[in-house]
Amino acid sequence: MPVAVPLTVKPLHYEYVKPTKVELDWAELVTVDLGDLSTPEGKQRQAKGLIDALRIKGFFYVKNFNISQERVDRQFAIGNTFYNDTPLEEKLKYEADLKNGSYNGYIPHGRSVIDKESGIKSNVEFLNIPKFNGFEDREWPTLITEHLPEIEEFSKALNTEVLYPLYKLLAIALELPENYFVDLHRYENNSEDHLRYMKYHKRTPEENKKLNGIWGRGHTDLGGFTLLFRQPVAALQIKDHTDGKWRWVKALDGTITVNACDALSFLTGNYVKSTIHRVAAPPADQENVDRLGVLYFSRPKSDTLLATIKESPVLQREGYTQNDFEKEGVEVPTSGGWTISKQRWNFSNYGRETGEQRTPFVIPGYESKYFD
Ligand SMILES: O=C(O)CCC(=O)C(=O)O
Ligand SMILES: [Fe+2]
Repeated sequence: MPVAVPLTVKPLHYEYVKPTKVELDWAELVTVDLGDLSTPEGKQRQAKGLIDALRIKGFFYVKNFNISQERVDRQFAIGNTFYNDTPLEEKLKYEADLKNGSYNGYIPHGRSVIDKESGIKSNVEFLNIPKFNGFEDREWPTLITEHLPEIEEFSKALNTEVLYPLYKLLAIALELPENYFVDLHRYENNSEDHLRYMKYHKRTPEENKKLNGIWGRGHTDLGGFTLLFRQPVAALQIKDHTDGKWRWVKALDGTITVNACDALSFLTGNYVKSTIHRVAAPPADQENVDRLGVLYFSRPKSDTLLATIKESPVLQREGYTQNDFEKEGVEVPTSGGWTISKQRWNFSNYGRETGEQRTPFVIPGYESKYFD
């Protein structure tokens, strides 16, 4: 008789929440089709679609990327099982060094008061996993260690199958050599990328009321592109550039929601929009569930100077030749410097402090703000 082998790796579990039935003011976003890149015409078509999306909304969907739904589901299951089954005591052994601007590792919820008046604390837990390229070798909680090879494979695939094609399309749209942005975002580069499992704990209707229905303030992300995997609990809202209104982002089957971030905006002299977004309390029919996110934050290699690209005929023709640093005469930071400074700034300002405790400066001479 075969000897029973003890099950050392815990089974994973996750079930997607049903989409909301509430009619919300949804944002109308373009979908970039990565299945249309086999011909020069297809590439031009998708490059045009991408740049228009980036100029008008800053957010878009991407479909037909070469990663199966099954692999994405596994990532949600890893995140969910990690959050549900790992004792807080174990998670806290892997805490991120936030004070020094590093987000990699675990960040507990309830860490800070987000509303001074009511004393309500943050409801978000994070686990940020850097790239597997030898620059940051960390220890991980057991559940994560057990699935590390699969997480590594996924993190790499997001780069080669989703991000590289998008960066190529962006280069085509700006009439730059096709690998211009790919070279800045190669997996092998030292950069502040991370894969994130993010859990928003549900709140009571009373708490949501006290928070005016807002869980996370308006902000822009720091790097190149952010990938947000489809998860059906409605909460993400983007601020429309054209009319200033907040609109909800719908979870579409088979897509990833993508947004352009600060570094791309700096590199293109603000031609590309780093769009303001926030997280609202979900609609009534989803108020009683937790919300799990799987995200990937892509950033240019750390030594990239965030100066406006001079080689793009498009930026030259259209007059996008100076970014905010250059206009204001502020020393242009590197991508790594910008990320660490803004993360440190985010951390120290998260408690919605006012007055002296809250500095508007991310780096000397450069202000940033939240958009409530
Ligand atoms: O959870 C989301 O939908 C968005 C999260 C987000 O904006 C962020 O983590 O930067
Ligand atoms: Fe964000």
